[in-house]
Amino acid sequence: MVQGGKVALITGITGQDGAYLTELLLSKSYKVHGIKRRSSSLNTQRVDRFYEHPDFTLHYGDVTDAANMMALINRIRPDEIYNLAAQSHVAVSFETPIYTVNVDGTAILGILEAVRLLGLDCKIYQAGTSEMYGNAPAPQSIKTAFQPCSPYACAKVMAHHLMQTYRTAYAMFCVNGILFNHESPLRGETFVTRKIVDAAKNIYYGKQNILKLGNLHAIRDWGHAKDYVKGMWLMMQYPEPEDWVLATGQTCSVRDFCAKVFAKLGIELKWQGLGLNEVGMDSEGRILVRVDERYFRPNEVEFLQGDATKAKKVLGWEPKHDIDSLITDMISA
Ligand code: NAP
Ligand code: F7E
Repeated sequence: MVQGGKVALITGITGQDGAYLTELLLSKSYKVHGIKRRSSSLNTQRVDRFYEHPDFTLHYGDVTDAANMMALINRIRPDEIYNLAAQSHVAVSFETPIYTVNVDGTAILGILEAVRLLGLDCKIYQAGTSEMYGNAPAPQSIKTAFQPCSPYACAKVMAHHLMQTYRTAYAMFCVNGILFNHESPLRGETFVTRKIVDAAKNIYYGKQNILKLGNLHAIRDWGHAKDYVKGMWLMMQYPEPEDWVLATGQTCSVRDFCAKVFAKLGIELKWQGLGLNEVGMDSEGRILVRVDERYFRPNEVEFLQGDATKAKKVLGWEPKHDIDSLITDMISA
């Protein structure tokens, strides 16, 4: 279905999801505007390929600068805003909690207030996360109560409730997507899937000796970012503004993800030891994976498995990728 003439503003456009969402919206004939942060080094690599596209425009901005957001929203007059901007690393949120809460929690108010005060008929999407469930019993669905256990998750819960508040108080079209882990070749290098894939390839090509990881036994529900941005867009086309969960329901531990990646490169890992002494070895007994406590978090979310029944039934959302095809895509990139 072609949606001609719509205007979208994407915050966080230079990130993984921003790049895939841009591709999707341009394919649907949207005019896509995005905000990029001023940085001393280049940070637009993921979207550089759209630079010459006539419907693609980047503006300097920062979601924590409410005046800047107000000015941009007033100028662009978007039909849809996708708020993807975040300090999105859970471990880093323990190091920079106030900064993280400002960007991931408070900043959505600048967008909500701009749309409200300008009186715009504009839909807003907020990038919520499975981290908001913390260690709540799995599978987690739209009905599961939040138990955030990191500054990142607390900030996202705050943004989620602000969206609900503006939806009910001012009848604004505020959509919350609660997305479980989604990965891709565009994933940031310090997230565990990308770190594992990069290291396994380096080890395979003899450029690296060892991969050091934190908690090997955390279990995540993993999918492909391409499928998830499609879900974001579907949520925004649904006639009512609601809350939605996107997940594949397919889980795997960090250790099993690691084993799958190495296996795809022809290296069968054998695991030995416990806790800090746990190691992954190749068939010749060479240690390729080690635990390093520097990657442990003050609080860990142990087991996330999403129940996306609502999105599947109501929006017809269906992920095309499974963990194996995700890994194949990440390795071959
Ligand atoms: P990402 O790759 O880390 O991208 C984050 C984006 O936010 C980048 O473009 C970054 O810009 C931008 N940003 C950070 N602080 C900003 C600020 N103050 N003002 C403006 N832009 C800012 O994240 P992602 O994986 O694409 O995730 C997109 C969103 O979904 C995030 O909100 C994340 O928390 C949420 N989420 C992700 C997942 C997942 O599994 N990927 C799951 C659930 C929810 P720079 O390029 O300049 O750093
Ligand atoms: O960790 C464990 C780590 O950092 C996954 C973000 O997109 O998804 C992401 O958050 C698991 C955790 O992702 C290492 O302890 C072990 O249990 O790749 P991650 P995350 O924390 O799940 C959610 C849905 C978001 O919303 C976030 O924005 O892997 N782990 N060893 C490690 N993690 C990292 N990063 N590095 C390691 O060495």
